[in-house]
Amino acid sequence: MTRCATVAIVGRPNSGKSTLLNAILEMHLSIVTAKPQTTRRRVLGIDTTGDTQLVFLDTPGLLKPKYRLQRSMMGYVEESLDESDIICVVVDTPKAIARGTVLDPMWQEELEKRKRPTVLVLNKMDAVGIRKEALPLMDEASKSGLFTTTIALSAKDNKYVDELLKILRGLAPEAPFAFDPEMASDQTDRFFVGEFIRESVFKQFTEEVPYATEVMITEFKENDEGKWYISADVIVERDNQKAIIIGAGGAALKRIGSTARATIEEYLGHPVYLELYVKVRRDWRNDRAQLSSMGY
Ligand SMILES: Nc1nc2c(ncn2[C@@H]2O[C@H](COP(=O)(O)OP(=O)(O)OP(=O)(O)O)[C@@H](O)[C@H]2O)c(=O)[nH]1
Ligand SMILES: [Mg+2]
Repeated sequence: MTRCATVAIVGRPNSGKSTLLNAILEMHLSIVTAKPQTTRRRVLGIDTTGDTQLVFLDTPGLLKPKYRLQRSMMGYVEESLDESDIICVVVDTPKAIARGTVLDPMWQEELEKRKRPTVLVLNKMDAVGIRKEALPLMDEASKSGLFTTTIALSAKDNKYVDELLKILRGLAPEAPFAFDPEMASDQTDRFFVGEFIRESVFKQFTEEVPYATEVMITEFKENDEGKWYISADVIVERDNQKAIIIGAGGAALKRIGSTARATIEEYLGHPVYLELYVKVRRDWRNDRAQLSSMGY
């Protein structure tokens, strides 16, 4: 008999959820940046080992929505929690130590609403001076009754991630596989390519520009020489942001393109020709029709 479980990965922005998914899958699937609110949609990643399949749902970081876009983002978290058999709560351990508590009203209520096996992941242990410093947090977690178990690890260094996988496999119910064991995700290459372009924007700009940016793939096709032609709109909210993204003489846009292209080529495993067009769509983050056309 096989085992299969859907595992929702939730937590505050920047706690390392996407890094954890990538460490589990040993590939760069979900985009990661140093900035909070990088992930905007649900990203599905599949790990099939032996007779157990774990279907992970990486989600946007939990926050109180200010924009319509953020409301959609929180909707993805809710859906993922509802769909899950197991919940993984990811915490930035150095921050929790500084706060003096691991518990967080942002997800506590969500867990209380949905009684199911829940694993607390104390992440970023590489950034904790002495491992012992995390002990009071583990104690607090165990007393709270919210968690089946707690594990301290480092997603970035892929340390103790295997231990987490062992725990999750042990919690997975007997069930047929939900996906072909060869699959790493059910989302399209087109989706991930858009994400890699957005990641490149997030990495190259500070302040509000990354948050005001969305990427829409407009063309994705193989030409006669076997090279892939990808065209994308980089959408921003205002003219001044467009000017920033393009940069003097187009230098900034060129950098975005070349960084993104390297990631895309590694992901797809073949050369691509990437063309980017910067467009302004005023206030898209708050505009229901615009968001819907972007799939939010
Ligand atoms: N030191 C350290 N940094 C980490 C670790 N895991 C993640 N990070 C860093 O934390 C930052 C955020 O990582 P992400 O994986 O994008 O975090 P996230 O929870 O997916 O963030 P959102 O998508 O914004 O909710 C990045 O700079 C990561 O490199 C870790 O184990 N140790
Ligand atoms: Mg993320």
